[in-house]
Amino acid sequence: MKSFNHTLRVNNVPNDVRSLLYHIARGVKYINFSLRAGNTGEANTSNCSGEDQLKLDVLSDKIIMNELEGSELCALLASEEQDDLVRFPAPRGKFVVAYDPLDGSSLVDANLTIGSIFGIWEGDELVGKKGREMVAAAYAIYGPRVELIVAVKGKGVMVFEMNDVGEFMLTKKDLKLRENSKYFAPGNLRATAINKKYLKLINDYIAEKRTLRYSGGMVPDLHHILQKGEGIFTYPGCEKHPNGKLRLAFECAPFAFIFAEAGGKATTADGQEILDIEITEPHQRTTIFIGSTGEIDRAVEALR
Ligand code: P6P
Repeated sequence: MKSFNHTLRVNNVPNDVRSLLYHIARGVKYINFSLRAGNTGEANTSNCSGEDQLKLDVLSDKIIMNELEGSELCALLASEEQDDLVRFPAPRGKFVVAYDPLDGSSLVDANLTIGSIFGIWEGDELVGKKGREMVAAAYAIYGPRVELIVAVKGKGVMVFEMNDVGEFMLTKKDLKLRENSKYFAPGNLRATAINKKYLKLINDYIAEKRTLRYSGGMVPDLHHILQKGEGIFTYPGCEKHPNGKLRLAFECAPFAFIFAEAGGKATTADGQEILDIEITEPHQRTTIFIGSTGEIDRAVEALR
């Protein structure tokens, strides 16, 4: 199997993007270590989205922040765990990184799989950017095996698995999504209480004997779709979260970029391409339907 740096180099990933991804991979290795050894207790703090933080949330954020600062390649960082953006003084790097250092940490006490999500743009501002302008995106999944999935603009989706000495080795490349699917991952089912079109779509999936795969963790739920090559993840809005619960910059735009590189699609519940939504506020939320293209078009039509 090919090493992380070698694979990115032979795929002509620009040196500075490769170096930034290397720092992200190293941060993922340290987060994995802290997950297996760390204290899963509460930090007795909450983030600006009002979510209780675990000590692991705060530690994971520090690990990624240290790695990205140490790379000397970043002008601006946006973390889901921090209210404000972090700007580095000139001579600045040339990248903006938006990241969720530990997504799904509410699942840690149940020992379910969680992950980290990264979106990378060129420049020194996040506000005004769109997902389509990303140069790369990645996510890590801390399951029975630790995997780092990387998509670089125009170069497809690569899967790396961390070996027993902490190196990330290529295991799959050019992941592709088929048009339609037998899997569905129905998020925010509470919305079916008022959204009868969503209720009908879910009941239609059930009537078609589709297989439900939903853990409550965005990273494993979307990773399942990419690995199986088919599926749809739906997270519409509801009274409590009219614009949905998931964050555009830290979660939805990076995954939309990765899925687009795999030939899939990601839209809002009313059909707007996630990659075309301008970031106006770092913590803004969006509804999201993401997965096999044919499934997304059907789901958007069903809710129209
Ligand atoms: P629900 C985890 O808290 C998260 O932010 C995503 O990882 C996940 O897809 C979603 O929330 C789950 O939301 O409403 O099913 O708990």
